[in-house]
Amino acid sequence: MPANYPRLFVPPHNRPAPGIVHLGLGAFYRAHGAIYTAEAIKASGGNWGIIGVSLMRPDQRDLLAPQGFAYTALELGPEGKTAQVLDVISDILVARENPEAVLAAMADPAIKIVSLTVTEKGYCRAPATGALDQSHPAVVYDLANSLPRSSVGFLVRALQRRMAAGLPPFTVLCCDNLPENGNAVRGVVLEMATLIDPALADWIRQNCAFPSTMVDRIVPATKPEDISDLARKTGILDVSPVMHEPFRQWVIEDNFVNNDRPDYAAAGAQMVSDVTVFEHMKLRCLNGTHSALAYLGFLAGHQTICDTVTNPAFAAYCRSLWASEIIPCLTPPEGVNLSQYAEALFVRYSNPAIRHLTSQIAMDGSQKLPQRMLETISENLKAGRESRGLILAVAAWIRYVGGLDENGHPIKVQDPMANDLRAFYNSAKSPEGKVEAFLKASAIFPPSLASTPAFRVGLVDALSALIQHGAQACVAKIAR
Ligand code: CS2
Repeated sequence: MPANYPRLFVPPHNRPAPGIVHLGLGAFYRAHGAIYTAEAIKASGGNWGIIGVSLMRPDQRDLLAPQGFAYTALELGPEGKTAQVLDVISDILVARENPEAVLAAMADPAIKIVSLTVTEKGYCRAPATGALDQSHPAVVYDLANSLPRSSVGFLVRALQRRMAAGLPPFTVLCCDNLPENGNAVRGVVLEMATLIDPALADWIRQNCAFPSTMVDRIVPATKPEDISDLARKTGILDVSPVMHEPFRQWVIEDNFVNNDRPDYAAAGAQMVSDVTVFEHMKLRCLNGTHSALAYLGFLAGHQTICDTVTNPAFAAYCRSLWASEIIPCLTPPEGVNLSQYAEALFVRYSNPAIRHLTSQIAMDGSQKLPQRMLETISENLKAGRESRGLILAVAAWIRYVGGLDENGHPIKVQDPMANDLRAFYNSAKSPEGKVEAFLKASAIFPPSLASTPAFRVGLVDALSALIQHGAQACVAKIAR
């Protein structure tokens, strides 16, 4: 850590009073939603300061508190870097340390929005069906205790307090990469509320709003050298900056309790009545190919997405996924040309300033696969279209979570189901046996897909080829 620079500090007075509690204060939100919020306040005013909540660890609070909760967002363009300091966060709470403080903040009548970036696994749902996982330890805990642990528990218990106090609910604004993400959160919140108190579930159903959103910005994890580079560039030490690409997009269903929200449109967000077509486009075109490139690229020895798509076989493979397998399933949002959208993604992937690790995107595949790839594969199968490229990517995920790379070195697999996944892989020697074991995981593979012979056979062939010939050769074969 460079010690010779003065520490970034912005005094917290003069900030707008908080109107938002944000659960899951990771780099993505700080480089996306927080920037939109700061710009909306600048354009149109309003008490929309943000109280950030880290659910588990105190690290972010401990890093940012001495900076007055200010931080630098560094835009990494292909031609240069631009830094801006954000001071829209007024406090950071750590839920595990003090759940009461988090609930009290969420129940405060000044708070109009509770937004979330808790990642796919943070909603404690079965990825294939979207149902609340009632056996999840945090859910079991939250059903028995009024001071919760899960993000769903915090939403439900805070809404319970607001109902008891005769207050209106807050709007729940999900900013995670889930399809129809507002409905997805609404579903798990209502399930938990029903188990706690059916009258609470009714009140939420009638009064609360869960707009869906499509969020987009590539935000690679900040590395120690990014911190020292930034200090050298600005002459000031920020120990928790965020790095992001120039591009950003936020499409928001305009459905807020009492219509109370920052003027996000003034910051460039698209306020629409239905987000579905945007979400499908982004989740399947961007996140779908991101995951495919992450597993296959990692196995082929590439560290970043940029390195992966610089390889001509991978570039052709990625383009063929869009053209032959993904775009044919999509309805374009009005005014959007999907081929141009995909080509713009390719340019974003190729930005050499963004060192987005394949291992970072490969995390939590069990939670990501259904919406990123399996739905597209199912639709292609139904329509009689090929899905060879996506099926190869699913096979690469199977190989990856098996825990050894192509040189036999161990992979640090990060996934809530990591132990189960390794056990499936090791349960049989043959690719047939391995695939058989994976397809039984109905939390990931819907039975209708798992039982489709073309999918099963395609997966076995792809996994055999990966084991025999390696990722590079398999990708080159599809790209041909
Ligand atoms: C990535 C996303 O880590 C991942 O799984 O696919 O974080 C991706 O960078 C963002 O969704 C881009 O908007």
